[in-house]
Amino acid sequence: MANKQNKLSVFISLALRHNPDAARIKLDEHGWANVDELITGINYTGRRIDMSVLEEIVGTDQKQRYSFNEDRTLIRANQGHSIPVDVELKETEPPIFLYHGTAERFLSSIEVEGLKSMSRLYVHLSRDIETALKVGGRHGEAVALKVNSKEMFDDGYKFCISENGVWLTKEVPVKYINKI
Ligand code: HQG
Repeated sequence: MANKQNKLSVFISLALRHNPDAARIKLDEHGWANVDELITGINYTGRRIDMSVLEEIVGTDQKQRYSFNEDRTLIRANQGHSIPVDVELKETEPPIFLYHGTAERFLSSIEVEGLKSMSRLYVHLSRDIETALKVGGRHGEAVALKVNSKEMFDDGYKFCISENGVWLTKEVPVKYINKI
């Protein structure tokens, strides 16, 4: 069951962050999809889901990736989008340092270009090194980079924190990045 739900969650992430057409849904400007349409769309692909399974996926997701609206008629991903939606992120002053996890093989490019958002809307940063290393490990041999986030903020760069605690910023120029 857990594995089935993981696969469903990966598909829901795809639909709510990158490719709504895959589940025959539309996202509004704030990233919300209609829950009934999502359930219908997922079942249409041959996967099996109902409201109680969806509620369990949303409630038990380890990274708290999704939110319902108050009456549970709408659902959205809290962050991680590649399509341009405004999930009403809270602009927040960051801590002195934040961390970014990447793979060893990307370092030479990052040393020249800084951190770019690549296919997503933002560069993803975390408060702790452990999370960064986990994120980086998805792409290869994990490396954590320390970002002078407070200095960036003082220089006018904006930071947001998502509903599920991921720090987001548009880019990180080279001068704010430290190898650790
Ligand atoms: C790298 C997961 C070369 C960047 C995680 C990363 C996260 C560069 C990769 C969330 C670069 C993009 C996001 C440059 C950045 N040259 N490579 N100039 N700048 N990169 O997947 O941060 O499970 O789009 O270091 O937990 O790995 O999906 O971003 O390695 O929070 O909920 O380009 O995805 O969350 O990869 O991961 P991604 P990410 P979920």
